[in-house]
Amino acid sequence: MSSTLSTPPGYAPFDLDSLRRWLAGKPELAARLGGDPEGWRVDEVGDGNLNLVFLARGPAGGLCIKQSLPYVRVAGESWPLPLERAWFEQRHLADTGPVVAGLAPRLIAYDPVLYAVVMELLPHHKIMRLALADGERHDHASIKVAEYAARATFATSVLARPFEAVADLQAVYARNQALTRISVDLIFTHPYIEHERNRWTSPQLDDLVADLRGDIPLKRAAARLGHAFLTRHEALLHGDLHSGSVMVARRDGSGVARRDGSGAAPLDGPGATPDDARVIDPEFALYGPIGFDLGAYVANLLMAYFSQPGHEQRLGDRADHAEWILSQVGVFWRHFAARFDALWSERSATATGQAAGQASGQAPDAYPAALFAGAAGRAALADERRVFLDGVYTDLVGYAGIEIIRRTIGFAHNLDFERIADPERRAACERRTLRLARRLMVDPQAFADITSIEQAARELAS
Ligand code: SR1
Ligand code: MG
Repeated sequence: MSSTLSTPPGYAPFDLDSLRRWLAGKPELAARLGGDPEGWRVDEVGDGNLNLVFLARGPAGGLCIKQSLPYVRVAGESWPLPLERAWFEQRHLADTGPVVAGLAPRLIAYDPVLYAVVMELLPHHKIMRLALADGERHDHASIKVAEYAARATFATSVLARPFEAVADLQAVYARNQALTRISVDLIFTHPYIEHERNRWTSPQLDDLVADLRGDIPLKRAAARLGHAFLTRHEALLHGDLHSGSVMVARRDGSGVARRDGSGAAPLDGPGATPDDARVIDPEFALYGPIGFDLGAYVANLLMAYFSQPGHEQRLGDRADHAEWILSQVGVFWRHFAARFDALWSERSATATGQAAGQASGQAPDAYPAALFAGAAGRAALADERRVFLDGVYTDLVGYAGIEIIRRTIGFAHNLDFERIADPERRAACERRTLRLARRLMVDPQAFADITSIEQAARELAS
């Protein structure tokens, strides 16, 4: 894969042979694979929009190697992109790793010249988006993603740490400008203007897109959400938390197979439990409003829900699956809110001890323990936590809407809808989803609680 774009000295994209040689020359990585390098199985499996992704397997174990290309993979060299996204991904894995162990892949190594991230192989997993489209139920997945989001965002906020430590992290991720630029353009701007990168199911949705371009309340909502995204640096976000950024254990318990289906391994090794789920791909990491990540995940559940009629073989044969997907919206938010509240409550109790000189450590600067002493203080702080989480929920509602719009009429679309071959059927599903998206963005206050989102979706789908 040769490129005419200029790249730093020493960088070259891997092919299967050069990756095998590189791994063989790194004793600590070669030992993880074991045996003779000539016997290793190396495959390129990347199906995302940006990067190369390789899986290497030997008799002792496996590795996943993700490498930046100097351009957007799905667009080609006409869309150059700096290589540094791999650095931000490994940095996010390193920064969040201690609090999300078992919920994300483990970082094993990073090569700063080749812009290559080496992670543990998840040999029994598939992308959650694919699993949902295939009609699979994964009852633990949304709980695990919610747990991941609660732990990662809480731990990187001023609710958990002194502001100096958070400011240092904010400065690091503020440099992730190339990928933040993609989000600013593709999520908050392009879908609302005429732009060559937009596409939609045409001509079926042409009327809706034309309406949207003249929809002032919707544009105002998009602008408000975009402003908050760029200015409200609450916590370190994943930045692209959709169902394509989650891996779930394969339902048949098999291991990674070649593309022709051969070579599946038995269920053992990392993540070899049926309820395992991991959040991958934090390359879009940035400080921002917590509701941005949560809204992205909820939006992708909603798109999976609305797409189900398009996957029916017989009328109604996806109805139960659709209802289960919709139920995960509430499962996800409730688990997130409960866990974030618990983490904050536990941290406050520790900080109170620290303030009283009972323990060493660095107390958080937001909601200082000294302001909430005694029983009345504890009750007041519990109320403040509720108010804070109400705000996060309202953000979730709006960001869910904007994620749906960008995934249906913008540049980057979802397999949930794209897999529906008949454009009439696909457009019918997309139209219902877009109706809900507009309401979520323009009138988030109308969705008083998470069940009201589920109910509105149900009504639009029927
Ligand atoms: C040019 S990148 C398009 C989209 O793919 C990534 O997965 C992000 O979602 C990005 O917005
Ligand atoms: Mg990604």
